[in-house]
Formats: sequence, C-alpha cells, structure tokens
Amino acid sequence: MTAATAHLVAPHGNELINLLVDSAKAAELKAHSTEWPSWDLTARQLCDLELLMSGGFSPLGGFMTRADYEGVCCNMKLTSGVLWPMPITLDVTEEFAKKLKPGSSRIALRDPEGVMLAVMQVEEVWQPDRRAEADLVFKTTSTMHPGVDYLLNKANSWYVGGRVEGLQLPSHYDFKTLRLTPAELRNEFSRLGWRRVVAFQTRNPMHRAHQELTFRAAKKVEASLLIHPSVGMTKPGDVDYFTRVRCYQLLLSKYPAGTVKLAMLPLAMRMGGPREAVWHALIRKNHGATHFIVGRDHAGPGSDANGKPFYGPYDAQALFKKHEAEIGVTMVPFNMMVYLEDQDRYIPDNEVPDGSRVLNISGTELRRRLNEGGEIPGWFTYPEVVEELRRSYPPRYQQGVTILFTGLSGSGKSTIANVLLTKFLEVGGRPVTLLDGDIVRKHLSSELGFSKEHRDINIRRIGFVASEITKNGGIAICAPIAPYDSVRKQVRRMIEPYGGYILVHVATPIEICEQRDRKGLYAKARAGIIKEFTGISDPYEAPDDADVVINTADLTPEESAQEIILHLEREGFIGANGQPPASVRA
Ligand code: PPS
Repeated sequence: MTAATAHLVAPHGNELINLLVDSAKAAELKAHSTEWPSWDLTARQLCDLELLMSGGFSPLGGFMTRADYEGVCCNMKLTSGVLWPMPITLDVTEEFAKKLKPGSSRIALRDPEGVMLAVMQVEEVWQPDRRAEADLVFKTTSTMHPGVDYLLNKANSWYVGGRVEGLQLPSHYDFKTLRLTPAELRNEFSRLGWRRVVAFQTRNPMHRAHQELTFRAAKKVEASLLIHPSVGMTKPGDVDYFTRVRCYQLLLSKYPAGTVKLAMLPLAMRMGGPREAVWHALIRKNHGATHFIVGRDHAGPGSDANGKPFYGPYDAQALFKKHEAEIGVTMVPFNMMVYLEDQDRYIPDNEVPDGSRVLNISGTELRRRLNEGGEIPGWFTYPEVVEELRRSYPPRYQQGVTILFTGLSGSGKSTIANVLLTKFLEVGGRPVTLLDGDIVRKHLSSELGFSKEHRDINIRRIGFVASEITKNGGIAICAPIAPYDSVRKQVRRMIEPYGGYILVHVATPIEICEQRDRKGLYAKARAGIIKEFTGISDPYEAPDDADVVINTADLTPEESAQEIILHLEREGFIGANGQPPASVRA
C-alpha cells in the first residue's frame, strides 16, 4: 500500500466512516474555495459522493486512487486487503485532468446548482483502461450491459483519486422521513431493539411475490425487515422512484406490525450482477443490516446481443457465499417466487410440485398491460399498487404523444401538420401544440443558421419542448425539416420514456417540392442566393425508422392526416372519448 492511499482505508469492522467536517472547518474550506478548480458532479458522482460522505461506502474515505482501483478491479480487494467489489472513481475530462497537480491540488466538488458539497485532495490523476475495467468488473465489454455502456460511452476518460472532506450532503426535498443515513438507520434499529435486520434491495415496484419473499426471508432468520430500495440511478427504463416509493409505502401495512421499515438508498446502481450483490450487502451492513436477501438474477443487467443473459440466475448467490465471512452479512438466498394457482399461494420455483400450474407476469408483460389498460390480476399485485402504477403510467390512449414530421422544404409537412392539429382539436381531451419549422425558428431558434451544428441544436430544442409536452400528457406536433438521422434518433430516445413518438416521413420527391416552390426558396437556392439549402446544396438523410411514410404526390393533406390518425389508433394512442381504442377493447 502506498502512503498516499493508506488513509483512504480504515479497518472495516462495523465502523462507520464520516467524511463530513465540523462547521468551523467547513467555513475555512469555503473561504478557500475560489483557489481551487471546481468540478460539477454528474448524477452518478453525486450519488457516490453522498454515500461516501454519509459512510454508506465505509471504509472508503474518498474516490479511489489507482492502487485501490486496480486491486478492486482485479480481485475485489482494496490495498488494505479489505473486500470491495466495485470501483468508486471520480471521472473527469482530459481538459480538467490536465489542470490538476497530484499531491498539491484540491478540487471543489459541486452539485448542479453550483453548491460546494465537498473538497477533494488530488492524490492521483490517471487515464484508466476502461475496456479492461469493464472486462474485469462486469465480465463483458458489450455496451448492451448498462454498466458497461455507462463506463465506455458516458463516463469521462480520466480518473482522479483522493480523500474527500464533506461540507454537506446533497439536498433532497422528497420523502424526507425515508432518507436515512447509515448512522440514522443504525440508531433507529437500536432504538427499536432490532438486533437482527434483513435488508431487501430493490429497483422495481414490489408485488405480491416480493412481499411474500421478504416476509418469508425475515421469518426464516427471525429478523426484522428493512425494505431498502435504490433511488439514485437504476436501470434505464425503470419505473421512476417517486412512484415506486409510493407503492412501497402502500405495502407496509401487509407485514405484521412493528417488523418492517422502509428507507431510501441514494445508490447509483451499476447492474453488475454478482459483484453488485456483494457491494449491496457491504452497503447494507453499513446501514445496520445483519442479513441480506439475494434472489434470482440480483442486479441483473439483462441479455447480450444474442439474447444470452450476462450472468447466470444464481451467480450472485454463489459469489456471495464464497465471500460471506468477509462481507460480515449473512446471505438469505431465495429462488424466484411463483404463484401456484390451485392453492392460491406463492412458493419458490424449486418447490413447485410436479404437474402444478404456476402463473407469473413478467415486467415486460406488466408494462404492456399498463400501456393497454389491460387487466392486472389480484393474485399478482394489490389493487392499491395497481392504482398507483396506473396514475403514473396511464394507458397509451391517455399518454402524451409527439408526432415529428421530417421532409424537405415544400414537401407538405406544415400543411399536413395543420390538418392534424385541427383534427385533434376537434376531438379534444388532450392539449395540442404545433411546433412548425418556421414558428420554432422565430421563437426558439432565431439566432441559428443552417449548418449541421445549428440544425442539430434546433432539433434538440424541439425535442426538449416536445418531451416536456409529452411528459405532461399533451400532443406535440413538430414539423421541421430535421434532415439528420442521428439527432432524430436522439429525439426519439428523449421522448419514448414519457409517451408516444411517431416519426412521419413526408417523402415527397425533390422534383415535386422544387416544382411547387411555394416560397421561391428553391429558385434562390439554385441561384446560389440561399446557401446550405436542403436537397440542393445540403444533405437530407431519409429515415430508416419512420413510423409512417407519406408521399404528398399521391395523397391529399387530409388523406395524409388520416393515415397518421389510423396509425395512432392502431398503436393505441387514440380512442373514442377517452375510452380505449377499438383495437384494445377487442
Ligand atoms: S432544420 O434543418 O430542421 O433545422 O430546418 P427548419 O428549422 O425546419 O427550417 C426550415 C425552414 O427554413 C427555411 N429555410 C431553409 N430550409 C432549408 N435549408 C436552408 N438553407 C434554409 N434557409 C431557410 C425554409 O422555409 C424551411 O421551411 P419549410 O417549412 O421546411 O419550407
């Protein structure tokens, strides 16, 4: 162990590291803050810093230096020899890294509003081999693994390691009574006289199977139960944590009184399967748990490009078992719980009697039923939970939708968009906004020109506004040229988590657009008066992912609008007077 890293690691035991300094020291650090470079923490770094400062990541005393990082990657060990399976590193840009002087610099770590949360000693700065890290930690370099995708595509390419002095924890204004630090939870357990506590980690809403599993687990080891959901960053596409927490709260009354506690953990998950299970247990030990439930496919990242799961369903249990003594937390392993129809009860899938009929509803199937307003049976989850989920995830015909037209100037986008606007207004029910190319250029993007860079900014702005409208249940009709494929796909990704996204390619051939030349722009473009004119002196990338393709040489504007309405009906986004569309009713 190098001298520089020695103080990062305290003997593990059950001791909590507290990196928060007292108020006098905080004032002193604040007074110096202008002398140090500032780093605006990313969402993940903010979560990591919170758990470092609160002691949730004890025995870590800061972001890892190189030797600790390498030890963790290669054999899950800090240089002190203590077990730690997940790298906790501060990734920064090369430009920022070049400003730092290892050994003498400090960094002011700031939240998105610019509030200084902590000061970090710069002990080491290096450029890691992130592919090697992915291979060692996640056992794959496939970016279909969300942890690898983050590491290779989102994380910055340089790491800084060093001790952290905390000034204040990040501010949270939600569910205040459920946000308990490790010390607060430990105190709570001792106040309640809870000597054995089994923790349950989750990133999903809990249904009857989870309730049954946690109840049995607690009974088996005669422990009280800590429901400890991760609410930092979870797998992309997960149910938002506000909804989840409301669902967990509804579930508390299903347990015997005085045996269960709910607390939120601001953890940014890595979806690292087996290693993540070990990490989760160490974090829960810091929060006062003595036992930890490891179910099927713990923190599973899904499957690779060939549909093969990255980890075996019980790999996490196997790795945990191997290190159980070092972890200092007892594993409570559980198989998947399934519903035995004839007996109206849940049992582990390895205890199902031969020939029995078992029922299960996967997450994907649940999402489908929510989208379509389909039935969610009582054996699967509690009616209160279904109601809560439906409030946040209404069926498609009540969700917001964005319709993005793309096509050349003069292709007919605006005319069809206007017909569509009128049709939606005629039906009523959802607020509608038209973001036509010209309107946007006037009100949102008046300073922009027509270079690729500026067009992409313009489309991203439209995408942002449309995603807000969609999120709030409205209909956004957008009609820019949007000539570039990659930014159109970015917009799709911005909107799809919140509702419908329909890309309409108005594929009128350029000859016809030019013949029409309603604004006289093609003539000017041919004469070289207008530069970078789409289709003449600038590219147009036809979409390969259009949901509807319209050629206005063949269809009238009304016929075109009707094609789009039929598509929306087929996809379930419109129904009659707020009722499900016929396709769903049937
Ligand atoms: S983009 O590429 O999506 O940002 O373009 P958009 O915001 O839709 O703006 C297109 C409207 O601007 C007028 N115009 C031009 N279009 C294309 N290329 C160049 N160089 C250009 N200069 C001005 C034109 O009127 C477009 O409107 P529409 O309704 O498409 O004809």
